[in-house]
Amino acid sequence: MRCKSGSRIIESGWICSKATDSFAGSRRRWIGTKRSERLPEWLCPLGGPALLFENIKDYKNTWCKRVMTAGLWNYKRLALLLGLDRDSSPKQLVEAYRDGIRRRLAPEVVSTGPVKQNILKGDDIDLYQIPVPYWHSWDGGRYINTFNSTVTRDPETGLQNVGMYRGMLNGRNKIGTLLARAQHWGVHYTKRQYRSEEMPVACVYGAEPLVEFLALSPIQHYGYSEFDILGGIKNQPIELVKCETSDLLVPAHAEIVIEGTISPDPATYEMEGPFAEHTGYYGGAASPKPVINVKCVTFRNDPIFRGSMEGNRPGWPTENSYPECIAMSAEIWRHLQDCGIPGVTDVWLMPASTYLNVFVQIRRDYEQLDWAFAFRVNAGEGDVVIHPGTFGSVLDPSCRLEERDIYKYGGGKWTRMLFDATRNWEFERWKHWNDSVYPPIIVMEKEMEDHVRGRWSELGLSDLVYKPTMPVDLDEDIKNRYSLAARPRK
Ligand SMILES: [Mn+2]
Repeated sequence: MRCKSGSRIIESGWICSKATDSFAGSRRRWIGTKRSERLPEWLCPLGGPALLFENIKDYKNTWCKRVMTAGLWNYKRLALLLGLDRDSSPKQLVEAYRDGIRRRLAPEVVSTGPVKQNILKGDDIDLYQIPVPYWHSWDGGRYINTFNSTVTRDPETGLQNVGMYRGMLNGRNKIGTLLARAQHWGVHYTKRQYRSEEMPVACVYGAEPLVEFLALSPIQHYGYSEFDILGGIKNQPIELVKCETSDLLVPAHAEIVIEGTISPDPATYEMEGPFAEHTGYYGGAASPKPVINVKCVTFRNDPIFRGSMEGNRPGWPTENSYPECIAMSAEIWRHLQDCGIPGVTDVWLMPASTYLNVFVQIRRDYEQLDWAFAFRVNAGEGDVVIHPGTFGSVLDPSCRLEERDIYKYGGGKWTRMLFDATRNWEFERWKHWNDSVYPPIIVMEKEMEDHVRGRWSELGLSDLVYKPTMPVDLDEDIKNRYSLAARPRK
């Protein structure tokens, strides 16, 4: 059931069931331009089916009449997406994605595709023809960009980027954005501002699900784009077509593409926010932010709009949280491999905190870690190291508002913490410890070990397996350092 390139989301089995009149009709209207009943939010913790909403009130005669959501909100569908058995474990998904994002295959540029079946420009553009839900009560408006892929190009390297960034309807041809400078499109925008140039943007809705998975994946990629990684994972190039109003390349088989530009001039910024965010809190207040000025919309006949219910929190995992955890775990594991860190057996981030707390499992004796934390970490001696002023998130409510300044910090200002569980080298050396800074470790002296082992069977202990639990990895050098012969004289 792997999604074939070129197949439409609805034809390739990604919509497992339909939510039709009973949900979208006037009697039980779940989706609305004012407030929704948040049906996807209720179904998400159940790992429910993908949902296609049709027959939406006020959207019977518009060019876009349908909304799809929740396509990737369980591990089974993510497994199918990666070509794995549907009952694969999350760890198997992480390993497959970790290895998959190392592969690359360049996209194939084609002259046209289904996304060019209809083209609107100028005064014909009206984004209110799309049934964009009002997702959460305190949202600053109707969020059109929740689960789409945003394509931009680096003006210096010419490389494209595909990312997933929130965006709010600000008018019939305007989308307000939260444009974090530290994200890839934020880097592109800063470079455009230095050149006083507008930034071309293309928002892609309803491409094949792997495009969306890669768009939400925080992957470092030097010299190639997410589209190349997609080709590598599938071993089949994705077909791209050129935009009508820019040189950006977008998936030829997408449902909808919105083309536009963002002005470099802060005087053009418009109010955006707040939005029910991945932190489980409403993120950011309404404030002036960059706006996509829409120049062109291309779409398939009877297109399907794609969105997702955000607002991830404990007990209420959202569609975004599942693939995000797989992607972040895979990328961190890949970095650990590249740094040559040995012995990593698993990396995982919990859906509830969406990629903030990282658990790294190592092949190691945990007794030793426990021991080191107990007797080598002393907060009063600086073993708890605080790293202030590091890059963080503009959406983290544990940061003061003034430290969530996107223009000052690129994102938010975070403080990171390191536990130094090594011996403190600044301590005074002491003659009783052989001029070491730390007391000798209690070891079985070599002579004693040989002596006892020599009498093992004589003592009737042959059935016992000699297996010291601690310390397990003392090498000969350390054993000699703490041997009987090396003991300091009184
Ligand atoms: Mn990127």
